Amino acid sequence: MECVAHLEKRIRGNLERLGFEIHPFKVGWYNAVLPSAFHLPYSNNILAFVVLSVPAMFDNAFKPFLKNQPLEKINDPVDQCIFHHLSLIRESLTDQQVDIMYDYEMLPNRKPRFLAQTAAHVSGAAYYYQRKDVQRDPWGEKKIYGVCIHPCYGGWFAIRALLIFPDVEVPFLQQTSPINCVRTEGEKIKLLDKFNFHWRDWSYRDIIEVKEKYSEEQKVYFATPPAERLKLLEHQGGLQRNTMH
Ligand code: B12
Repeated sequence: MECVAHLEKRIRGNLERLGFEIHPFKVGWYNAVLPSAFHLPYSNNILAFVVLSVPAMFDNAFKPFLKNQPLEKINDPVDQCIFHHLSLIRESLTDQQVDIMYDYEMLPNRKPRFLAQTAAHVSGAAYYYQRKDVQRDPWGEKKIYGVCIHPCYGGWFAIRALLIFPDVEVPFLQQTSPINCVRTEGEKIKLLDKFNFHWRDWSYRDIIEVKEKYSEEQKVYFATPPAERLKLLEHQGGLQRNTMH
């Protein structure tokens, strides 16, 4: 336990000010709710952390990153920024083996390398609302995707990565339940409706009162199709890159 608290403090010390949150969990909690095709290939007592980006990430990590790094045209700039900061974490933890998995990584069978929402739920970071949480299901044959809601940021966050410590066993880690902040049946239906059929208007993110949300600048950035974002960064004053470094 000492080890988790210590590791958590070291990682949080680096990531929190950049606009990231980390939440520890045991691989066994994650694997227990998933079929074997989605299992993480580690034993049950292995320690992992789920990494979330919160609204402050844009100003605290992303903009400074753009000023200092030459962007590779092939990859998404936000993904590059997150990769950069998590690689620094790995370098700083020289005494530990760390496996890092990113939300966008796919396995050869085209399944995601990990299910971000399940990890967020079992770690207690954000409640994962799914169709089966609703009793009077109004959607018939339609496919309904689930969505996580964070108790402080509503839907204004993203689930970015897992940090897994294959040499650290934490048999006694206590599981915290995620906060069930969308409480009524009606609100849950509204949330799933908005996430599935109106996600472009951002309104699912405001299903609860939030402490902080994306700035207008951040919204414009994320509303721009990925292929045009690089151009936007090159042209927008606020996001201008410093080519003099
Ligand atoms: C593929 C994908 C898509 C696909 C398919 C969506 C899907 N859910 O299958 C498409 C392209 C449609 C899509 C769209 C969007 N996506 Co998307 N997507 C993903 C991705 C990469 C994988 C999801 C996936 O394949 N899941 C597989 C299915 C089978 O998993 P599942 O439905 O959760 O089922 C499992 C659980 O039910 C579990 N289970 C069973 N019982 C229990 C019990 C408990 C308690 C628990 C916890 C679990 C559990 O078992 C099931 C598997 O057998 C994730 C990132 C990631 N790596 O996870 C992002 C992700 C889900 N997407 C996200 C978002 C935001 C979006 C969009 C709004 C677009 C955007 N990026 O802005 C839209 C909205 C949906 C829409 N209306 O189209 C976010 C959601 C954040 C959140 N707050 O929940 C994620 C997590 C990305 C991120 N980095 O944050 N997406």
